Amino acid sequence: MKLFILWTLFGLSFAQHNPHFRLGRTAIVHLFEWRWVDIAAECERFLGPKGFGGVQISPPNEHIVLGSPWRPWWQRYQPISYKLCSRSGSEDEFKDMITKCNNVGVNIYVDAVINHMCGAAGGEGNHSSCGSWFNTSKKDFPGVPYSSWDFNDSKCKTGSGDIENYSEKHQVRDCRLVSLLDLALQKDYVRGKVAEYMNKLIDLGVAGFRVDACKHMWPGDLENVYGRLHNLNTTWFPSSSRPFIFQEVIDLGGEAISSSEYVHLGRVTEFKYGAKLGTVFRKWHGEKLCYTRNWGEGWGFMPDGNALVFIDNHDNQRGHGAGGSSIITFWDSKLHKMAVGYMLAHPYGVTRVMSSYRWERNFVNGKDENDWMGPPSNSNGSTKPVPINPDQTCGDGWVCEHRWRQITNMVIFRNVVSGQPLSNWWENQSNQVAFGRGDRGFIVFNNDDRDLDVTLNTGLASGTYCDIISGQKEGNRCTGKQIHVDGNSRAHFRISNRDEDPFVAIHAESKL
Ligand code: QV4
Ligand code: CA
Repeated sequence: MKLFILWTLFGLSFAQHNPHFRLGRTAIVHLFEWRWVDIAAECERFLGPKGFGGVQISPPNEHIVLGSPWRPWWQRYQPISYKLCSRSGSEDEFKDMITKCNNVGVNIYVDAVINHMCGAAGGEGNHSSCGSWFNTSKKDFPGVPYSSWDFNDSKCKTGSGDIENYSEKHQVRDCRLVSLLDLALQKDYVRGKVAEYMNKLIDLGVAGFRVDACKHMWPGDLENVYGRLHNLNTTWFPSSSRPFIFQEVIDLGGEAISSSEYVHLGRVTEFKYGAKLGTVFRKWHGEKLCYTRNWGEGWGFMPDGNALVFIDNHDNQRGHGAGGSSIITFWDSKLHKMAVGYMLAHPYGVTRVMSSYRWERNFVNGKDENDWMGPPSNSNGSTKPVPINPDQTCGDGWVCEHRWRQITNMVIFRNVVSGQPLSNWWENQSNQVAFGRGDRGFIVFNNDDRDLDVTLNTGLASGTYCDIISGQKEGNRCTGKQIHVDGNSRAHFRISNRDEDPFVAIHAESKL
């Protein structure tokens, strides 16, 4: 009986940590600023067949529309209402995307912006993505509706009304983040409106949420909102499935609020992961890849079952948020492929791959003056479609890291080795390391300035395997390097530091 009670308590409180991936899938891709019609097509033609577990989408709710043609990407983090028309498309297109993605086993996770509405200087009018009228000086958002009663200003004690000091908990949660009108989430009415929005999405078939700016909301308020959420739609998910919740809290240490305040409510973004792994692959501050022998909790990260991990995100790839300098993005493609490969091979956390668009960077005194630039757009400000080139890469400025062969194949690797422990660790006491995942997969990295030439115990069954980094298995042939594993599980690896991608990965399903 005692055990049963423990089990139910544990089951309830940790239910929102489960991403509800289908068919042994294990990775999320953030299709930043993609249109719903393009995501629907991508689920059917690529993400489903390649085994991706889910997509994090940009905020689907009505947002402010800024300028003509300015339209920064971050306008979508300034809600006007919870109507489902946005820069990514209409409600009908949204519904169609959810159905199509779910039908091919790919989950949709919504970026939920519930801490605030638009900036205080947003003005009056209907410059909004569904045309809802609003007035920021009156704090009037009839599209929800919210009125001045529904905001926190009276609780905020700073002179400016904005957050001025991150070492004071109360102002971080009750004042305005960069002037964004801060919702009074302690009010039953506000909680109800937010939950109504999220429940509409759940009923349409989303699998969960990336909850924006959680550091700026009280855990008790979030607990109340999450408690009001429906179970997932049983057309696609087992009955009693709770929505997957992963909360954005940037905790690099040294602030009043830490990620540990949120881990009982759902997973939390582990920002130390990409910042540290960036430092390691860049070999800054004397870091070496061999020091990652105890990667994960051993590096001071949150417990495995609570973490959502990624190499870069839409903020820190362009200098927004915090801790960006070591972050490895698609701009450093060789290092990016290795770091993403490392993340996907390693058992720690639920993994998210970034999929970006290119913009024209313009550094002035170390700051990118173009960090605001929105997605590839037409002259009227509408977002361009994502065209697929004959070689399967994307055109028109869409980077599509998730389609880079090395990254796609590592997503498959993660599925194949799922549930297997880290095993057969090897290192050269510098920047060459290798590790396996039980008897299902093995990966070798050479981030030194010299060649790697070594025979290692892989844990795999004997046979010839196709390296999924330099190529892949196609039918019965291999377009990349071949690795021969002998009867004792040993294999010889040679990786030049001048290779286009100085790492090799093999797994049970890349066996020829
Ligand atoms: C500016 C000034 C204010 C001033 C105001 C006057 O900074 O001091 O009072 O003008 O009007 C944009 C502008 C910002 C502007 C603000 C309000 O960049 O300069 O304020 O709008 O008009 C994204 C962008 C922000 C953007 C915001 C809203 O990154 O630049 O602000 O959207 O459009 C912290 C948080 C963390 C957050 C991170 C960026 O703890 O939660 O900062 N990350 C998430 C999202 C992020 C998003 C938000 C939160 C806000 O990942 O993309 O911010 O929803 O670390
Ligand atoms: Ca707040």
